[in-house]
Amino acid sequence: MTSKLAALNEWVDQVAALTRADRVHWCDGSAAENQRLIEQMLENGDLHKLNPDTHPDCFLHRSDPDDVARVEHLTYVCTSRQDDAGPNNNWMDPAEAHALMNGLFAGCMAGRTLYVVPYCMGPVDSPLSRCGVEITDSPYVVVNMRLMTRMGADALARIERDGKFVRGLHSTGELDPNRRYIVHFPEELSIQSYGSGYGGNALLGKKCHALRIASYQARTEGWLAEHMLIVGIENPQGEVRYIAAAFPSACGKTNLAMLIPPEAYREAGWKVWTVGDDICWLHPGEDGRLYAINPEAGFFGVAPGTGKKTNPNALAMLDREAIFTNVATTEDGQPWWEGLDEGQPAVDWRGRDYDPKNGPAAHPNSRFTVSIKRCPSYSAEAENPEGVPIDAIVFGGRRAGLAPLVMEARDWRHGVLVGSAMASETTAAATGQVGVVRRDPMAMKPFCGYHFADYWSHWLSVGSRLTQPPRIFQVNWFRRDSDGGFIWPGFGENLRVLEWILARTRGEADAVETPVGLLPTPDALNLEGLEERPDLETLLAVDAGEWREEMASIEEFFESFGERVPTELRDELARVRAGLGG
Ligand code: GTP
Ligand code: SPV
Ligand code: MN
Repeated sequence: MTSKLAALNEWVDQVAALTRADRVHWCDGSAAENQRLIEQMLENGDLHKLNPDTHPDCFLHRSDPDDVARVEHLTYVCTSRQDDAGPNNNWMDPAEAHALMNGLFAGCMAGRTLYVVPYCMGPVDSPLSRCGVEITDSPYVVVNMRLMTRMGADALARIERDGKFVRGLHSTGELDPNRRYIVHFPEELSIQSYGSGYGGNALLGKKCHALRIASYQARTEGWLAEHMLIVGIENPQGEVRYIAAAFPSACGKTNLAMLIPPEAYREAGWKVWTVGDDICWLHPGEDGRLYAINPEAGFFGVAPGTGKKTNPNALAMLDREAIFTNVATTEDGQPWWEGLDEGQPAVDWRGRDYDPKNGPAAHPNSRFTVSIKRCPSYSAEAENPEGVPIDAIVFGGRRAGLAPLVMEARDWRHGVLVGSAMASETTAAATGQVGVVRRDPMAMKPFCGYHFADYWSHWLSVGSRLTQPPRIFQVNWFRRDSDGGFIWPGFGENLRVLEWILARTRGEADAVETPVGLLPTPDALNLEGLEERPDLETLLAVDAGEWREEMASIEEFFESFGERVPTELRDELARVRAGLGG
């Protein structure tokens, strides 16, 4: 098979010649094709079959131990002018980057099959969707892309109609961390990734396309590509309203997107509908509201911490047709990870007999891949070509101190300040130190494909086009007490905070005004049915001294982005500082 699109055929021919691939296979996305790839990987050891009685059609993949997370220090944005990539990105001159990558790709697929993977990010019939083609030599990538995107014949047909697509080239190479680069050419709408087979480094539709390239495209086209979940909250009156929330990697998006309401809420008739768990494309609609689509079709979720109590919806979808990466297994071949509240690990994520001396049984960034349609709270609105209207945007982070459980921004402009000043403790989702607080504006530090200051200006400009903008909030589920324990129970109980948020958007719930934002009055949050009353005094405290220091640090952070930081944002920061008394 080839395509009706000459430009696509030419590119595939060029890549096949450069990489000296033995065979070229155009993926149609069919079940039969998927089955063949799985059988081939079971044979060569890329996949292991999990217990077919408890987990039919579930497989385990073990990555190279040096290839278990995104590699931010090896990820580049190659714009022709360095300034356009901004201090938030590693930059390489495009010509230099092409020379480097051509050198790595030369001959790298000799003896291997080159897979052509056409995919569509978003519903295939949506004008808001965008397409791409990933060329890869990894069958693991192909079967994951089939779960994560609309992959195959329908996507190819749309690409042939549009004539436009993002070109992604990927090879696992030798998996040598010294020969590993994830390189983006936003001006050419292309991505090249070499030397890793892991998640965000290799499934190019995800972070590379749907965030880095898409954010760049979105800026010129007047929309936003964000690291956000999309969730619908149905109240007892049967109204469903949608929230989009940005938290950094491994800070709770998947969990919030499919939370199960506390019992009292369930009984009253509250329901939660999952539209997306990681990426959200936001478009201003003709009615002046903001509409969201989930460009993805599946989850690549964090396994550890997923248990019957914390996330039963996730567990329910993981007993069939799921791929597990770097989890442990039990004696009888079931997947296992820390926080799964049953079973015992027998074999760890590296395939060794489990020994606690070797650390956790599952890698802290071990993941599951599964179709969103398997989620018990799946919302059919995920297929709506127009997207869903967003009433609230929520920014969140993982912070032991300072950041309150929830606060509301005064208006869009203040909300953009809150988002751009976000900070969070680093997690295992990327290589490097874990638990260090770093600024992660809009949870996009690793994913914004251009200069952050220009991105903040773009946020302000999108807001100015909305006559009914969503209200903007900040949350923190991770505040700790003096013993290091989480103060807020989190997970399903987070609905209590979402209820306040949605009530605020209707002008219904009470708030106290502080210089940093609007916080719930102590009785504005519904705590009915909670086993223990959490320490709200700490969760909702605003300490002026600590905040003055925070604001000084935010100002310093803005300074690192130079002249391009929008004046409105500097003014907003000055306003908050004045409110705090300097
Ligand atoms: P990425 O897929 O990396 O973008 O992560 P994510 O933002 O989707 O994070 P996820 O929901 O997978 O949660 C990451 C970790 O945080 C898991 O171990 C969860 O169990 C834990 N977590 C999620 N929500 C909460 C919460 O409300 N409270 C606490 N204490 N932990 C949570
Ligand atoms: C993240 O790190 O934010 C993820 C996982 O969602 S990855 O696909 O590896 O980027
Ligand atoms: Mn993510």
